[in-house]
Amino acid sequence: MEVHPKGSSARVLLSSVFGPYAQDDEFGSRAINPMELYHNQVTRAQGGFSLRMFHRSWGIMMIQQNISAPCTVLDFPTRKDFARELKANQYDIVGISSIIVNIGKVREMCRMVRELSPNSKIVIGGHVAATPGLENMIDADHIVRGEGISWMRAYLGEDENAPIKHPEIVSGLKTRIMGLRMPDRKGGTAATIIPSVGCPMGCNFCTTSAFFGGKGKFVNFYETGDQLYDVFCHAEESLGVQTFFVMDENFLLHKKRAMQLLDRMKAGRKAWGMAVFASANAIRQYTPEELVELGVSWIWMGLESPRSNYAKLKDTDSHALTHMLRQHGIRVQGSTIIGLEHHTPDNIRDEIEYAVEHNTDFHQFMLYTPVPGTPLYKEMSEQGRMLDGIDLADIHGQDKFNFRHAAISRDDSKRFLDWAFWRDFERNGPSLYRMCETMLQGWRRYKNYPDLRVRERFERENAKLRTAYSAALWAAERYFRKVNGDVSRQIHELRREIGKEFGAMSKLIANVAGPVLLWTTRREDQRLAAGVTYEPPTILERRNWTPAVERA
Ligand code: B12
Ligand code: SF4
Repeated sequence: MEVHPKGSSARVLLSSVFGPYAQDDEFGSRAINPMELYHNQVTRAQGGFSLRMFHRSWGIMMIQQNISAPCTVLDFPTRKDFARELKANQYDIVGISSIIVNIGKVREMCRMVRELSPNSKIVIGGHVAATPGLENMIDADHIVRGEGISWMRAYLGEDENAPIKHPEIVSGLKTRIMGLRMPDRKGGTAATIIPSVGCPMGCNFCTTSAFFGGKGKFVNFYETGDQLYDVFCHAEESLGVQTFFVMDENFLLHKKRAMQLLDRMKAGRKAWGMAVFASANAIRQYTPEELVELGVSWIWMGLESPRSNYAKLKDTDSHALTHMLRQHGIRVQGSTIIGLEHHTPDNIRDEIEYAVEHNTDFHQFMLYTPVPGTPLYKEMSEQGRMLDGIDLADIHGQDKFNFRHAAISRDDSKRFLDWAFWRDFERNGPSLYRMCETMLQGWRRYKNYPDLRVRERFERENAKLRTAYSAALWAAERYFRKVNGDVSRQIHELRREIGKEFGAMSKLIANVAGPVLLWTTRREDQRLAAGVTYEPPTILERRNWTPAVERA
């Protein structure tokens, strides 16, 4: 492979694509596709109750941490920020990280680099690299498909197989709910840990699986539970956290590694909590107690559809599984696909109803979307069913189909998708309430559990039930009283149970702070109705950036 002539002394700029994001523009930003996880695809119909939060671009943070060249990470720049940085430092390499929807921004950034920093080599990485014919759509020197740390190390002439150093990553930024911004205090937000990329299950639509090798393949950064334990300990110490967002597509699938981590946690008396992604077949390898002892407090699980035949869901009663997890205090984020092959206008409402009946704490709905690089895309292309003339910026699964469905039109795909979000909110209420319900169930079951670590975790996590969440529930009960009596009554019932469990203090706090939250939530509704959107902050971080680099 070609090595950059300056090797490890090359100056490297790694940037995410430019914002603002939550608006319609000629570079492919879309108001419906904000740079947010929950408000984009999970709680977007929940108005002021929607969870708002940003996540850093972890791929480029991982690369920066694992090369010895002087390197700047520029996250969420505006075009102006990007231009300024290009002009202020003579970068030898400019790496741009993007997913497919943001291809128009990549094109513009390549143009800017050629104009403002003509001696830089341009490297493009991330999922955008799976776009067929990308080399003819943008002006770049290298397009990197798949894992980027080893590629960048090799390009700089460094050891591509050296152990992976994990960066310190605070999982979420600028969290906001019910019209209030949560303070970004040290230790207050979980740390992100990335044990691997890809997933060996190889579901036909799954881009992450396909991008890192497809069925049977994935790239492990940390093979053993011992290695992971050290990574967790480091994050605990440096970031002051006890909760982790484990960004591994199917963390629980690798049981040996997880159980080894549990052994170390027990020996080290770690009362950690963790949010994980896992498929149903992976979850079923564990007893609920094992999950709880491992600290699993939140699981993102693909439910897809009762009639889909994905291997991960084989022989699983997903309703029972969700119910069981919630009873053990594990919050569940379900994910359902709208527009699978067997869906028709006649059966889709029942399928959505079935999905909603899971009563998960959070529910993501996504359109069945053939994305370049996946087996599904190949199949649809071969069948001549991909629609022509659809802007790649609109292929994000939250708008309309990008392929010809056998029974559902493009316009109807959007109607059904929007209905699914609305129906979940109408039937199950705000996710904040559902989360509190799960937390209370977990508390009741585990507050006297023999393992002190488990008791400690539930104590820590549930402290908010007595305080902030009690106030939030007070506000939610009033908020829904007129618009959704059923949900209001359910919230009232939960408040009664919390009152029984935690006594007068929780009631007092609810009565004092609740009215304030009701007011801020209504004000937030008005702001959203007036078109207010939120953008992530621009962040610039340098590494190996000594005075000598500055002078060069
Ligand atoms: C965190 C995340 C987000 C964050 C984005 C944060 C950010 N700053 O960009 C949020 C929640 C906002 C988000 C939003 C969306 N996301 Co998103 N997101 C993810 C998620 C869960 C994790 C990404 C991650 O950090 N992975 C871990 C890192 C280490 O992996 P990585 O980013 O792939 O990086 C590696 C390589 O790709 C490569 N690499 C990456 N960048 C670079 C740069 C260079 C120069 C080089 C050489 C290599 C390189 O090296 C890295 C190390 O190996 C992935 C799923 C996943 N498991 O990866 C989806 C994913 C990336 N998102 C996806 C999508 C579709 C979206 C949305 C459109 C939402 C939606 N409706 O589905 C929006 C788009 C918002 C927008 N306006 O751009 C898709 C992308 C599909 C595609 N083929 O393009 C993914 C794969 C999920 C999926 N399976 O569908 N997302
Ligand atoms: S189990 Fe989930 S992460 Fe794995 S391939 Fe299927 S959809 Fe992708």
